[in-house]
Amino acid sequence: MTQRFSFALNATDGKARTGVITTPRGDIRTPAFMPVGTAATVKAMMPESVAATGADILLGNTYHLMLRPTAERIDRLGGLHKFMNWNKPILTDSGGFQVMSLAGLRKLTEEGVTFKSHIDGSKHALTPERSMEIQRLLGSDIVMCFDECPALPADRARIECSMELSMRWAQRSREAFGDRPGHALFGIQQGGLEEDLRARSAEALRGIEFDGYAVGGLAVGEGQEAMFSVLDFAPDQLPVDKPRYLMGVGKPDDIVGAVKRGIDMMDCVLPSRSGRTGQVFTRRGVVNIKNARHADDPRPLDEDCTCPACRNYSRAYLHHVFRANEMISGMLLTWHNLHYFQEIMQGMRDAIAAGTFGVWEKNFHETRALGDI
Ligand code: PRF
Ligand code: ZN
Repeated sequence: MTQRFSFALNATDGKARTGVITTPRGDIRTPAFMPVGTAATVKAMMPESVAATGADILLGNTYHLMLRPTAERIDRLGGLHKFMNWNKPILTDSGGFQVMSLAGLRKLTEEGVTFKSHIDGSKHALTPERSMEIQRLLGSDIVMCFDECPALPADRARIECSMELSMRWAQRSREAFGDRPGHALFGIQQGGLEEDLRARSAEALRGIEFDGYAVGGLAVGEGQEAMFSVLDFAPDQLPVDKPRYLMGVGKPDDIVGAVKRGIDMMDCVLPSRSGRTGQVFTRRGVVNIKNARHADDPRPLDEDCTCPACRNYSRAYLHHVFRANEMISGMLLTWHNLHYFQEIMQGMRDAIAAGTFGVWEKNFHETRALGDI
């Protein structure tokens, strides 16, 4: 019998939760951080290395893959898992958010969105129905509803209209997705920073019924304080017995603050993108490997980190290969960053299970306040 998609909560500590999402492609330990594999690769990483950092699931993108190499081609080649040699779960975003942030010339209607490709200017369309079809062709394990995410700040009327459109699209996404045992469809809450709009959005999604619920529309320029003030109420508006996913977040302290407020899943390009620009996340804060102070430093980035960049190389070497534009620089720094993000997740999972999340969080902030060695 195929393993159904399910979520089991194992422990809570305050609002923080730890559990397991079960899928036919394997378990996802929560809270979970999903590395971003936009174009069927986590840039600079072999899939087995991504797994070695502790990732249980990757994020892929409808928008990028529909343009290149196309969903139909990936389907003909046996699906995204086989294509990119990643056999664990994949969650795919639905495309609307990326159209708004990346595509040229866009037109939004009740039906969906038409846009020009950022790659070659060619014309394309996305609707809830087409997004569901693309995510099915890719073979995604967790499919996201097609939604619209307005940039903040925006006036209340604009946020309200947009949220209502997203809720109509959520209904159409649900109908187009159908019943696919072993695959999940997540709804996406919108409503900006407004508590009542968020409540109405949550109500609409709960009425449609999804396998999980995302908090969308945050981390779009509102700042951490405003984001946390929404996260003080938004997760509570969503069902307790389903995974809650905060889309596109974030920096280590954003992730910790989100988990503290009841979030179970997150994704962000930060660890992988920063790895390629020389930004390194460590327990003691952010280190820029470009900085001349590392040029003669024989010590590792982080004495206590067990990743290959820290076990086998000095800061001096990492500084040198970054300056020399060598490919191994992006490989090692990305590995370290992803390893560090997964270590935070494991630390939180263990602390929540032990009922010591508060102690863990205090230590997390105190260590960062020390600054780099
Ligand atoms: N909707 C979708 N994808 C997203 C977002 C959203 O609101 C965000 C907001 N941070 C990131 N990615 N579909
Ligand atoms: Zn390391």
